[in-house]
Amino acid sequence: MAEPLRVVVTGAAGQIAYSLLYMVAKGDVFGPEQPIILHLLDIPVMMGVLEGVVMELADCALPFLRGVVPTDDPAVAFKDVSAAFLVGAMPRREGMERKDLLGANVKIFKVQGEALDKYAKKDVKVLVVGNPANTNALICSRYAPSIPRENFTAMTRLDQNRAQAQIAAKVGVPIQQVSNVIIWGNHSSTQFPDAAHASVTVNGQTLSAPEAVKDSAWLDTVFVPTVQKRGAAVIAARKMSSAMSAAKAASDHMRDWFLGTAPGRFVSMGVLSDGSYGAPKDVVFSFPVTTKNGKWEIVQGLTISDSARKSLDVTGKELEEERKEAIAVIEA
Ligand code: NAX
Repeated sequence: MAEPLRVVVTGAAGQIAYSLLYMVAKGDVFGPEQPIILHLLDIPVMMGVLEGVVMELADCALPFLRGVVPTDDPAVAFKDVSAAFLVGAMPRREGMERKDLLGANVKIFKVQGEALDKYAKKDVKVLVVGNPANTNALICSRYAPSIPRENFTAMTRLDQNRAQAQIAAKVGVPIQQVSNVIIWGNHSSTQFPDAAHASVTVNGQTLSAPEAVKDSAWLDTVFVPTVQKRGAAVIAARKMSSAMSAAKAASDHMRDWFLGTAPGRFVSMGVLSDGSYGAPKDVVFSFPVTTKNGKWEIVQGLTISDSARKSLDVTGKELEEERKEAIAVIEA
C-alpha cells in the first residue's frame, strides 16, 4: 500500500473547492488507490463553513481518504504537502476584469509562496487557480526560492477544455475525439485558443481540426471569442464564476502532471516561460506541454502563422504588464 499523499487545497470553503475536494478524495487525480490526506486552508471567518465541508467529506465514505486537516494557519496547511491547489482568492464578479483583482490577490500568493518554501516538500507541485492565475503563480514561485521554479504552474486547462468542447460540438463528435487544442498565453480574455494543430477523429479518420470543422471563418470569428469570453458568459448566466468545470480542469491538470500525458497528446499549462515561440521570458505563459515522470516539457517545432504571432504577442505583453503591476503592488 502506498504511503498517503498530503494534498493542500486553499479556498477550501469556496465553490470551486466544493467540487474539487470530492474529485481529489475519490481518486480522480492521483490514481484510484492512492491514499490521500487533505489539508484544507481558508480564512478565519470561513472556519464554520469549512466544518460543514469536513462533515460532508466524512459522509462521502471514501476508502482512500485517510485524513482531513481543516485550518486557517498556512504553517499547518502547507506542512509536508506534495501537491498544492491554490484556489483561494477573491473571485471575479460580474463586470470585473481580471486586472481589477490583481492588487487584492497577488499579496495572498506572496504569503503562500513563503509558506510553501518553509513547510512543503521540496518537490511539491503547485497549481495556481486563483486569478490572475499566471501572475499569481509567478509571484508565488519568486517567494519560494528553495522549490524549483518549474514546480509552479497556472491553470489554463479550463480554457483548453472549453475549446475542445466547442470543436467537438461543431463537428458533432464525442469530446475525446478532439485533441491537441492549444491555449497560448494568459488565462484572460487575451488568451489565444489555437485549433491549427488540433486533431479530430471523424468516422475513424484523423483530420486536422480546420479540415474537420470545414469553416475557417467559424474558427476565427466564433470559436476564438467564445472560448476567450466563456468565463464572463458563465458569470452572466449563473451570477457566479465557473466552479464545477474549473474543479474538473484543476484535477485534469494535476493528474496529467503527476501521471503523464498519453502518447501523441499534449495539454496546455501555464508554465515559466523560457522564451519558446517568442513569448516573453520570466512570465508564466500557457504553452502546449507533454508530461512524463512528474515533469513538463514545452512542445517544440509547431508552425506559428502571422496572425497567431500577433495574438501571442498581445497576450505576452499583457503578462509583462501584469508582472510589472504585481511587483509594484508588492513593493509598495
Ligand atoms: P469563492 O469565493 O467561492 O472561494 C474562494 C475561497 O477562498 C473563499 O472561501 C475565501 O474565503 C477563500 N480565501 C480568500 N483568501 C484566502 C486566503 N488568503 N487563504 C485561503 N483561502 C482564502 O471563489 P471560487 O469560485 O472558488 O474561485 C476561486 C478562484 O478561482 C477565484 O480567484 C477565481 O477568479 C478563480 N478562477 C480561476 C479559473 C481558472 O481557469 N484559472 C476559472 C474559475 C475561477 O474563476
